[in-house]
Amino acid sequence: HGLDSQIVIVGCGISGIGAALKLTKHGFRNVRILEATGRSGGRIKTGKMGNNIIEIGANWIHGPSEANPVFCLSRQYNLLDPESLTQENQDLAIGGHPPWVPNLFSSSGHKLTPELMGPAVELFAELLEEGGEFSEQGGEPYSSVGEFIRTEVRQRAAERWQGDSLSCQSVRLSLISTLLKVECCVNGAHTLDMLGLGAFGLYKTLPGLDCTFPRGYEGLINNLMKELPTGIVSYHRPVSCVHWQRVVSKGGREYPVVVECGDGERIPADHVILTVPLGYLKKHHGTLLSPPLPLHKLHSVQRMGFGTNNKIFVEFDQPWWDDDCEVIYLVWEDESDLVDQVSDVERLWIKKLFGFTVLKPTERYGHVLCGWIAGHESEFMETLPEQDVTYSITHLIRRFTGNPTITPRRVLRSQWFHDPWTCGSYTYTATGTSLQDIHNLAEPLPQQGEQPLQVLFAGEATHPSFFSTVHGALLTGWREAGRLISHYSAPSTFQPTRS
Ligand code: 6YU
Repeated sequence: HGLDSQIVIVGCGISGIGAALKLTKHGFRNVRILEATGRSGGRIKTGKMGNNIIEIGANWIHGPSEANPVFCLSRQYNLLDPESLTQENQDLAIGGHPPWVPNLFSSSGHKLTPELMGPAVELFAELLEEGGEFSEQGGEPYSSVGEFIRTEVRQRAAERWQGDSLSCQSVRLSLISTLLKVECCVNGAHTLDMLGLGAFGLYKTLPGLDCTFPRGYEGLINNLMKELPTGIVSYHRPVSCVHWQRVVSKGGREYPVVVECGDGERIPADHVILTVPLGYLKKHHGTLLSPPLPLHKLHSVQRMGFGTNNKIFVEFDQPWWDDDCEVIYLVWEDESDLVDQVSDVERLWIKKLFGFTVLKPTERYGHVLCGWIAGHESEFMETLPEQDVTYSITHLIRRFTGNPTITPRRVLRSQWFHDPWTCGSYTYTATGTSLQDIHNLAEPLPQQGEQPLQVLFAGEATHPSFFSTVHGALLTGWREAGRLISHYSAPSTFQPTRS
């Protein structure tokens, strides 16, 4: 039945959309997407704050260059600024860390100079790079990325900075605590102690200086959706269980899978592509699949990390940062002990916020900052009323600038952990994980037998080197569509062949 086979895609994020497009363009006639919410895009979500466009979810195209399919599609749809399209921009190899112009503020209300803090920034960058090299060396001299960085910082700082004053050494170490918190956000982990050292280098960067969408990331989703046949997405249709290894008859045909929806509807299928976030799968694997996931797959779901990273947008009448400033770091002077988590989440959660990125250009956004906060502190922040968040942010900024009159005009935050269909932000390679875990997540069920490929797995978490990104997610949607296409085009032992 090839092109007539019934294919159900669970989730209308970029991976589900990518899979549906590839399948329908190939000629599959019975493709449906079931989406729990009332919208497409999933973790690509553009919102508004006043007249400003803000990204609640994905922010940048990481590595916008020829090898990045999100870049190529966005260019084709004319969604990018001319500067992002230049060859020069595409050729910049920044290794995942854009060279942004920083402003540094300390908890005693002073500005710290780049000259004073430079050695700390350099040391940290050096260690991040070295941390990525263990995946190819096949060894793990430390139990986590956190332990590696902390131990090596202490050693190297003692050697290199011994000629500097104690207060200078101390504030540099405090800045390293801030940079550890930055990495918690980048990786979506509560602490770098939860990041595996051996697996740290699995994540690969592409060339190109990260760029944003002037009219919002969701423009990409809207353009892709226009290419899909109309009516193939059912919204407000959460899937509660995928029953596989069945034999169900409908309309004179037999199907191996039944997809059960929250409203009780049962949809027979030949293949289901699951694109639900890893956070959702961690929480609901016990009910989402029947029979349940095989143990090796379940263990990988449990071992892989899925953490929280949230944004807090803050708008001001006037900037309190330099004109050319692109990122603001907040340095707590009592944190020279290299910490990336707070001792009392309810009281001190705001200390986990590393600082802000500046929305640019000003003509487009006004004076808007985006604060970043990861981990359990971020999950707690989500539970607070908005005015409590505003209060904490206002006092934080007053303290670090030494200006007791600064008052934000508006504050708006994301709440990814409490989003019932995401349960966090994105995937990281936790301690104890390896490439094999990602392969296990991506492995279809069953792989062989009379009716293979009943349940396929796509989504950000299943990409071996681009997990946690939009381009990674899109590639996995294409990959699983491709798996079905080859399945039906390969000469099969179960289809009559002529000799
Ligand atoms: C990127 C970036 N970015 C910030 C923040 C977040 C993410 N990412 P989806 O969740 O989209 O779709 C699943 C759908 O399924 C969804 O619609 C659900 O409603 C639905 N669903 C769930 N359960 C269901 C059910 N039962 N039934 C039916 N439907 C159901 N990526 O490229 N650039 O700047 C950021 C960022 C705050 C939250 C990001 C970024 C991640 C992407 O957003 C994400 O990967 C994809 O959108 C996922 O698509 P999907 O289809 O898989 O799932 C060194 C080193 C370290 C490693 N990491 C470094 C990389 C940095 C990562 N960067 C992230 C940073 C930001 C700021």
